[in-house]
Amino acid sequence: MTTFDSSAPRVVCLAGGVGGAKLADGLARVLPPSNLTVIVNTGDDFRHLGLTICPDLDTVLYTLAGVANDETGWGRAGESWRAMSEVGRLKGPDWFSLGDLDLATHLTRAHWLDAGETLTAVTSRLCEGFGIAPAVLPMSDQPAPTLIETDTGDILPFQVWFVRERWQPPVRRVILPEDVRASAAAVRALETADVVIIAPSNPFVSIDPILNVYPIRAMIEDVPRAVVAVSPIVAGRAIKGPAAKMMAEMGLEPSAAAVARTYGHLIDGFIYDCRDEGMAAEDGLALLCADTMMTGAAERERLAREVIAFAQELLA
Ligand code: FO1
Repeated sequence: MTTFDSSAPRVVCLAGGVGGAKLADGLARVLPPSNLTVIVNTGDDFRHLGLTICPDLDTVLYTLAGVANDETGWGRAGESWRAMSEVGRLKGPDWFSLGDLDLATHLTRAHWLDAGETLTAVTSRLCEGFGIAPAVLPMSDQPAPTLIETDTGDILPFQVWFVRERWQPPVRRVILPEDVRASAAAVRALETADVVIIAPSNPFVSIDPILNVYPIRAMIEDVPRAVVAVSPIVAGRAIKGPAAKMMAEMGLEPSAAAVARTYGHLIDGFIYDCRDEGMAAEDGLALLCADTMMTGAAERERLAREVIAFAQELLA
């Protein structure tokens, strides 16, 4: 039974891949839909097979719609691969697997974008189609591609590094685009939010790309409210993906404390996993130890409640 209390805070959640989507799902189960806006990273987006692929938006949409493939952390549950296997047989590019159901999302998105609609408008239509009530917003309506500079000096488009190279080439640095502007909807959400939650997503390729979009970082810093982050690193490891490996390659200790340090004064509170007990607070950062592993809906909802309660304490 979902209980929406009228005193619920207005929440903006910054989210990237699977960890961000799971917390967003927990928040959607706890908050009134009009109190939740999810601002999603689009730095992973790229043109492929004539389509505009938006992996993090789709992971959030599919997770909130309850149709996500929880094993892979991307794409749809119960997928079939008839179109993709035929692309392969025709010697087309099949290194990036697009399932038949997933293709429907990319085809309708491409259709509406080609008709001149913004990515924000298209995402809103897809939310309607998937029966998703909270607002899911791309961080920008402009392309904002993340590039990866590897230790050999090669500069790779994100999906080439992440999928084709299986995120194995060591990362020297993440290159983010200049002068990308936030969508009007994202700015409006940040103007009115009581709480900003930075989801347990990769700080470097999921959260930083969002903060890099003007004026998101400044708005989070300036507008008085509570800003809390959930650690994506548990006991020195990322639950999924390259976050811990990248931290080590970029000379950072792969730990929850190091993630808190990368967010610095942007955050008022930091939630780390109890498996990292004994994390020490630094210069006034409020800490909460919680079980941050979100397998099923119940854990997602529980963590969302704990994060909101923690943020509300900071607001008081
Ligand atoms: N990741 C893979 O490792 N292999 C794939 O073939 C793949 C296909 C894919 C298709 C659609 C989509 O939305 C995501 C897909 N991903 C795949 C994951 C994607 O690279 C990541 O979700 C993000 O870019 C990083 O979070």
